[in-house]
Amino acid sequence: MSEYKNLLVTQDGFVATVQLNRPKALNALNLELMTELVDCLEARDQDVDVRAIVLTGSEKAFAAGADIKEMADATAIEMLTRDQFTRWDRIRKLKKPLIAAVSGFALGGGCELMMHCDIIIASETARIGQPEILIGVMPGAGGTQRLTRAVGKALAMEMVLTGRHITAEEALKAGLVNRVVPQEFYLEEAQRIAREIAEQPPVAVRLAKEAILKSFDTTIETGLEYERKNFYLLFASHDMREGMNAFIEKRKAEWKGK
Ligand code: DAK
Repeated sequence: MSEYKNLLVTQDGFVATVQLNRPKALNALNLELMTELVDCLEARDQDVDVRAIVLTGSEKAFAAGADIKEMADATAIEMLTRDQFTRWDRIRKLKKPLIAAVSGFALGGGCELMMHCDIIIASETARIGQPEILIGVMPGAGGTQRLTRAVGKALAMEMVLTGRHITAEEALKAGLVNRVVPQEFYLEEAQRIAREIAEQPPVAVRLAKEAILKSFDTTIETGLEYERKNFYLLFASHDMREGMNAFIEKRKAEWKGK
């Protein structure tokens, strides 16, 4: 029995897979699901036996957005006091690599959740969009910022102002996803990449992820300083010594995550 009502969680070696499981609503992100998701991801983030996390939905939908039925009658003050942004901020702050395996609809909050991930593998059936404009609102969980940085102003404006969904191929061409694979392989491919990352020294993975994300909210000068500090810090790690010695001794390195 899963401890979550809206999630299925599995683990294979160092890779945890978290599947959104609210099929009747195409994985619409209601408060209950988001609360469970953030708790679940944070628990894996803290677990030393997890080194990478795959986030996925169903073949039909990664997630069709925030739950419109839950928001339709809400007042501005109710939206404010629900404090949903804190949950999204907690996803943004996860230290471990998050790999999205996306099939079917990734719309609105679903697209924004996808863009919180570090690497995105799309099935050729993926349909990605920010259609909030069609229901009288606009992206609220980072869509105007993350989408624009990923695909550029031209396509972001078109997607956000018309609500048009793009195909997986368009998303690939625009640089929004890492790769597109046939539907039968999207989860497998995401888990393969997650395993590949899980085989790397965890502290270096963590500091490298942090430094890349830093580039989104800093100048190049500050970003380079940040990168250097992280680089120096790794010379204090067991795994750096082990990695370099293993190379010289022509053997496989054994990571301790220290
Ligand atoms: N919310 C609630 N229910 C949804 C839903 C959604 N976003 N999307 C689908 N469903 C439900 C449908 O109502 C339907 O339920 P029943 O009628 O069977 O009870 C069931 O899922 C199946 O959907 P359809 O019958 O519509 O299925 P189709 O294959 O015909 O169409 C579709 C699939 C994905 C094209 C269509 O369902 C659709 O257009 N869905 C809405 C997509 C959308 O507009 N998404 C953006 C929502 S706004 C925030 C953070 C984020 C956000 C807001 C605030 N804060 C931190 C404060 C984000 C906002 C959004 O995402």
